[in-house]
Amino acid sequence: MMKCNKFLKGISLSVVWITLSICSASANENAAEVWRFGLEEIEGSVQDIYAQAFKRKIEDKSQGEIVVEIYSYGMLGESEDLTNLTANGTLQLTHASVGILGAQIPEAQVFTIPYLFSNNDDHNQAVLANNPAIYEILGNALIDQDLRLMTLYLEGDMVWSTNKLIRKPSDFAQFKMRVMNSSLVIKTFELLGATAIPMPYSQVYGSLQAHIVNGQTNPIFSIEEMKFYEVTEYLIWAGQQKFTTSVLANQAWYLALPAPHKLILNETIEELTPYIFEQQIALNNTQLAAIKKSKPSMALIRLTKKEQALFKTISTPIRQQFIQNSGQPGQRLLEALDKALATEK
Ligand code: 6CS
Repeated sequence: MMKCNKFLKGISLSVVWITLSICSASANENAAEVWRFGLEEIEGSVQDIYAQAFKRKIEDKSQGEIVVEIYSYGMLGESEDLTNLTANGTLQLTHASVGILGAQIPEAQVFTIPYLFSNNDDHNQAVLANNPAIYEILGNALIDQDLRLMTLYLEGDMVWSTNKLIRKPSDFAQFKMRVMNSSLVIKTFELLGATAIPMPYSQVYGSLQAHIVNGQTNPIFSIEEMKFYEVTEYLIWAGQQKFTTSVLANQAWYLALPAPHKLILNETIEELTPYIFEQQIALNNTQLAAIKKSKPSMALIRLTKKEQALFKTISTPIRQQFIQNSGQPGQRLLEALDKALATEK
């Protein structure tokens, strides 16, 4: 497969399907079945750790009947492309961050609402993995797009990496914040006082360097591996959002899986929930240490509860905006999440 990767870069998605078929056929002539898994992140990332463990488990459990091929970020396009390739069956599985998925599925944007989550990440993760309302409401919205929601998990706190110290909403005046392409996230940063600039992940480093944007927001592991810390001066924990991603499958493919393969898949997804939760904590800690070591001048700022409260109050209208965008199902989803997450607030 690796020999084909370079070729895949830069070609139009319309020929990806044919190319993947040729690559897979030559690489896995004896494989009974190939499951292609797309990542929105590079090698070494949280999504890569997830996919590598998924591959080990599936190939082991199926005793060679299934081969999992992992396509990391840059091989097949942007996040939206991966979702489209999964919906049309070219990929069988993909990661889809809710911030980006929300442009296609408004309900997915619920997880981007500021200060939605509780302060207890064990509890937040349990809700993401098991809450029935999520899998009914968001699950049904995805089925309408030929996609199946396999799971959702946390990748870490969203940290603002900026070229200016931001402690209060007025500090965001004349500040351009790069955001993922989601109408709700754009609106959120406008409410917080900034100008929101949506752009693909691959353009963030260059845009920070060229001062096209003044900051961006992502978990620490991403700020390290994408080198955003090299072109920003502050890391600011505002407690505002947690990076949430989903694992999606092609719905028709999932339904047509033979029962033993479906069992292996469901079992593996369940087993990976506690594993990836621990792994993302560890990776975020290691990468924070790596940033401190390579750039001792980086300022690490944790907003106080009082400072966070100002951002929380000013962004409250986003809840109404979410309901307006996603209608009655979205409202039900938000109410269910508020109830499930309130116990630990
Ligand atoms: O900021 C983004 O666009 C991306 N951030 C992460 C950590 N993963 C994928 C997503 O596309």
